[in-house]
Amino acid sequence: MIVVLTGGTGGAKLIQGLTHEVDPAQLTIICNTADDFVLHGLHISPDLDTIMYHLAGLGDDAKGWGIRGDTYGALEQLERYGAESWFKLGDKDLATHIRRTELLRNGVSLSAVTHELCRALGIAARLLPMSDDRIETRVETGEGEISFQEYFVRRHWRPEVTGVTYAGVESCRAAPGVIEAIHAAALIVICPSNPVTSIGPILAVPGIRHALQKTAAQIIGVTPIIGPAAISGPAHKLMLAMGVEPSSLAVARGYADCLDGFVIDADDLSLKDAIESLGVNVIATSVRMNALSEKRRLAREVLALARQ
Ligand code: FO1
Repeated sequence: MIVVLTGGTGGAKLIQGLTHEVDPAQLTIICNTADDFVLHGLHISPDLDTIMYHLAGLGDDAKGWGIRGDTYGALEQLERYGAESWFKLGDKDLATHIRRTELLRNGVSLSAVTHELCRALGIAARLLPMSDDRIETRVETGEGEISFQEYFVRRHWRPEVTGVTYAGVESCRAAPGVIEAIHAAALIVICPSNPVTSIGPILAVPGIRHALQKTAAQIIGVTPIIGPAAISGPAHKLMLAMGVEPSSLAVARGYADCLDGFVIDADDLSLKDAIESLGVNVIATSVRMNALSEKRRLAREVLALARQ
């Protein structure tokens, strides 16, 4: 069994590659939910949905999120009514949020809702939220504290960040099956997702980091950073705000207590020795994934590093 820890768009690419290289039924994906928020009265789980749509073959590869070919009629109408329209919810995507919200209001847990949605979409892999409890990434800026989606989408990651916290994380519990999956895995892949706002919240869920330290599984991470900047998104800005100079070395240091192997970009070959001195096997390759062939090649390299 292969367990994958992931956020949204960066992780979805590697997962797409993995689903072509191994039987998807072998995959258990533990997904960040600290980006979740409520808009138009609906519970939105952007990372779960990004992964779910990609697993179902519905994902919009160009945007990295949402459903391919979706339309925005409902959003246009909402805008006419004066509702918020900065978060681009497509018509089909809205159906996911309506159904999820309805089930949650009926007392169904987020993991059971996710299972139900995945079953309906014919997904063979197992997709688990990191927790059924509410955890929210809060971004502290010079202009006050805002949610991650407000920072990322509404404000285009412009405000200066002074800190990031995961509200509610101390009292949350890992979702059913998460700790068991980590212990039962032969391989665990930490996706090239934002270390502060995607992987950070997963590792902060009580019991998950400890399980990663104790599991017999090989744990392989893939960097989301090339040189001093994220491949996409604001990871480098958020690392700086957490007092860390952004680099692949810094990401590896953050995971070092769990890692067996780490994949960095060939441009960062000069960091290989420093990362290996943390007791981690390193390969340097191209970690940019645009075409499916690149996603599959990186997935194969991760699998090969685990076998070494
Ligand atoms: N990202 C954007 O940059 N702009 C959007 O309008 C946007 C809408 C959106 C709708 C549904 C969904 O599931 C994801 C969406 N995303 C959007 C992506 C998402 O907010 C981020 O990529 C993740 O939260 C970062 O992990």
